[in-house]
Amino acid sequence: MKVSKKINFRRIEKKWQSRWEKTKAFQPKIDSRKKKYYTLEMYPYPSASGLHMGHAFNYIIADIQARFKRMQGFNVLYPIGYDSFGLPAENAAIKEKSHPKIFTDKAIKNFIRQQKMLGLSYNWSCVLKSHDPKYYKWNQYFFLQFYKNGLAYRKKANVNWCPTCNTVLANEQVHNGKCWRHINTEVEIKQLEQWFINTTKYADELITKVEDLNWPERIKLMQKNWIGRSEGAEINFKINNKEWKIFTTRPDTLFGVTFLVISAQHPGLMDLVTKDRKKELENFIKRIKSTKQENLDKLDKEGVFTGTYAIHPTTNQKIPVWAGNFVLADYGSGMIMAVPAHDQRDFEFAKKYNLPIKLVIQPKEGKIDEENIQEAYEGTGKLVNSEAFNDLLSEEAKEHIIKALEFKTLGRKTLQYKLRDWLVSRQRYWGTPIPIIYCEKCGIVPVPEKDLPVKLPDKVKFGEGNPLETNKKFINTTCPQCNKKARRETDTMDTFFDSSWYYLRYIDNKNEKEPFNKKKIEYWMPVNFYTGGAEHACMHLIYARFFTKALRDLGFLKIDEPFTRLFNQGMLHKDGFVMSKSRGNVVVPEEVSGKYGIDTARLFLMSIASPDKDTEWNSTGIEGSLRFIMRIVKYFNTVKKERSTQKVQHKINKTIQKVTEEIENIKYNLAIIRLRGLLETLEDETEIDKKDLESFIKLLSPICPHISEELWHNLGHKPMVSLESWPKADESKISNELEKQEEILEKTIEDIKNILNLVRQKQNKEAQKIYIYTIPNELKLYNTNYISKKIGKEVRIFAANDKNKYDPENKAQKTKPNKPGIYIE
Ligand code: ANZ
Ligand code: ZN
Ligand code: ZN
Repeated sequence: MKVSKKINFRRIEKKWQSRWEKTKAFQPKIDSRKKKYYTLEMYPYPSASGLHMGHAFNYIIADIQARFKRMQGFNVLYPIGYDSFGLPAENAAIKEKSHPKIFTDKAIKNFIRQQKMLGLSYNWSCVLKSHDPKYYKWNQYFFLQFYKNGLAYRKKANVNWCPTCNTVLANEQVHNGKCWRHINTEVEIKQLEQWFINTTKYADELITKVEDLNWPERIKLMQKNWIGRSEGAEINFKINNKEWKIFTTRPDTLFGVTFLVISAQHPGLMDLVTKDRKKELENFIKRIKSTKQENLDKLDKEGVFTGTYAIHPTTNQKIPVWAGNFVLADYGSGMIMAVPAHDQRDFEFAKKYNLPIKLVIQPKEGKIDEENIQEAYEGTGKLVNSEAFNDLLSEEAKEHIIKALEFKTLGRKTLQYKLRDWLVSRQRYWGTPIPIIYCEKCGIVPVPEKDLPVKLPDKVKFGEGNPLETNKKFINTTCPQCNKKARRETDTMDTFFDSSWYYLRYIDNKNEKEPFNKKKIEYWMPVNFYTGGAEHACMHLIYARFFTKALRDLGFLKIDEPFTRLFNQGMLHKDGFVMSKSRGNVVVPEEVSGKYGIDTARLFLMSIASPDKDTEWNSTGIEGSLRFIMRIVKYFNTVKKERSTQKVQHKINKTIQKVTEEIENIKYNLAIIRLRGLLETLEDETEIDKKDLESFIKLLSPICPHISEELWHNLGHKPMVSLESWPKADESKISNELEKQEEILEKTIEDIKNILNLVRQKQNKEAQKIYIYTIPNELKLYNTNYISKKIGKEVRIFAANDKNKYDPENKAQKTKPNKPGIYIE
């Protein structure tokens, strides 16, 4: 490498990237003597526009961890693949009159080229693609296993339909009533027969076990809220001699029930309606919009009387049953016991339709006037108007009332979850065909495992709707049971199915006999370090956890959780906005590599902020990183390889200790500050032990792998530094004394900078000279040149008792141990 002038980054990058690839440097082998480490990024969608530095940010975080762990002696699996099925590819292909497969393969090729350019240390020998029949065959296989074990089923239900996607969506994919892909499209509710996966069977485990994961707290909370466990009771109300089990979290308010409300979308509603009220109800149902969880409180409450009465389980009174728009059809029993005195929604409804309001809880302090209730009292308190339960406090009353009901089999304690079963069928082409056949005689017949994969036909006509529906060759088949003519299912799977278990397939993706080998899974799972965006908290991360648990119970693996540690990266911004293609503020790796070198970009991206925080891309910052790399190269070219001074030894070992800690904790920015500090110390010295020089390269190499290989090579090493072992700090070389002195020195520099800033702001003046007064025996700690260089001003240092010092304002008087006096002019 030529000194300082210009580093030929392109050449160095190409050279080492091809050497890593040729030697298969990052391909792990199962080795039971070695501890494993599995690093993974969330399965990326290969978009046609390729990747920009915002994506790169995420990959670099994981790559640094992978490189670090590898050097620490772990057997590292760091794979990559492409979540290549899905709607965007299909839509783009339709628009460009191409085929999703051609389109997708091209996009993947481009992705791979760009990822290699970033110097990511993937194991390129196990690349996955969802649209590869060798992969999706196993989607179908698992679907069948689920089906056989009651975890996949078909039912008619109210489902979310996105008119822009032209397909149904899972609950998780509806955000505030809008489609997750189309944030401006209101989702419509349709009654359709669809395929579901029984995720709710695992609701309890999903919510309880989330606690033990090493995940960001906010993600855990989002997931817990999404699964949403409520403790309560179901209470039987008799309507027309049929029992309705109604869920309530407040059994203590049972005596305050004055009416029931059934969801307007409830499939059993019309059976309850009396003849004379049918017309009115039908009009009502037509008029109102569907109800969603998010807007229950905001909604204008509306309803119609059904003409029917229920019997209250304890008072035996007749209470009217209404239909209402503020009750969800698919939560609890889809019917509520309304307690207007203690639930604001019910209160508003009762007021509007003039229904009775009965107070049954008095707050512990203050008293509500029963005759003149202004709003619902939703708190707890003492029971009134509740027969035998009067005077009990809410909490005990809940227990007592449930017991009394249980005794008469009129109710029981229960748990309710907000989580709904996962709707997995999609009315789109570019996905895994659901391996089901419909026979007029035999009904739903699973495709026999030996006939898998059910391949997606290549030749299809795109136009209106799902092209599989009009593809005779695909649809028409024979029934595996009776051999008569039958039809294939034309729905494909939600692509979240693909991303629910891809991390297992990486481990054994050439296996044609089974989805993966159990022994191999035992060695590699769980994923130790998983990076990705927070937007997946309640989608992918729930499905993947469900999958792992379901496969465990079906005997495929033994672990409970797929991802032990989750890391959410921050977003990369440019010009104040998140870097994105649609905004047109992207910077691409090609541009960066040519101008600054990829190592410079890696260093820069990781140095601005902690990787979990947002970062702003700017060209001044990256110039700073470039200068740092130039200085390193220059230093290596000029330093004499002799003995390290005690100070250098201290500094090197302390840096090893700290950088190890910071990289482990994903505080790469702090690791870089340490490396900068180290270089500063080294630059002050003219010689260094070769071994210390080597340690410096090793510490740098996870962040700047290409330059590090080159420096390593220049020191005369043949093997690559990427495969060297991580340096160990020699604690005997670390001096607390020196460390403390350094801290004091840095603190003094910080103080001086603050004073200079103050003078700049308050007096609008730029000081030129700095005078420092130390207690006499600390004088030797302050290096005039070093401080002067860091501050960029002339510096003079005196012992406070020096008779000849320059000190016009008597600042030397303020000198204390570890805190020098400062004067500037
Ligand atoms: C009587 C009652 C009295 C209620 C009271 C609340 C306060 P979470 O916490 O969300 O689980 N509920 C039950 N099923 C419903 C449905 N399908 N759609 C809308 N609301 C429904 O809420 C449970 C409470 O929400 C239940 O407790 C029920 O109202 C209502 F002073 O029952 B409660
Ligand atoms: Zn949509
Ligand atoms: Zn048949």
